[in-house]
Amino acid sequence: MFNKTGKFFLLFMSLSLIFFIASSTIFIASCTRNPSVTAKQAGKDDSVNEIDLNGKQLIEVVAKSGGYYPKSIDAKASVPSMLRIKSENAYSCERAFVIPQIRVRAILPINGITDIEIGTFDAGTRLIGTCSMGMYSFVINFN
Ligand SMILES: [Cu+2]
Repeated sequence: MFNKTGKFFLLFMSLSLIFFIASSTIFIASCTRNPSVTAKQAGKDDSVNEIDLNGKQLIEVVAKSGGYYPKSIDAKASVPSMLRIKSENAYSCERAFVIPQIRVRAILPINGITDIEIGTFDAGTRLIGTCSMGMYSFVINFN
């Protein structure tokens, strides 16, 4: 029924179709597993920390299922700082929050704000906030 070229074309088309279905299935699976992570990781951190009237620096991070965002925050050194964690549908272990270097421990709400006075740091300090299991983390770089 088909000539040689026809058979080859048919084989090529079926292989392409199988490949297409397989790759889109993998893509869809990887997206649905953790939509917030893929969406956020694309953008680079552009957060600018506010210095409020009392001279305190406000460092904001969002806690949601899948981790803390942004993953990397630049902050000013030698300024008293407050870490404000905004929980947004945080249903996972990101609620068990720790900063081991300064012995901070907090159970975050599912939704809401948690303010933590973290103190003043020297330039070059890297402060790491993480879930208590160490799965999710973010870093504050003081400069
Ligand atoms: Cu965890």
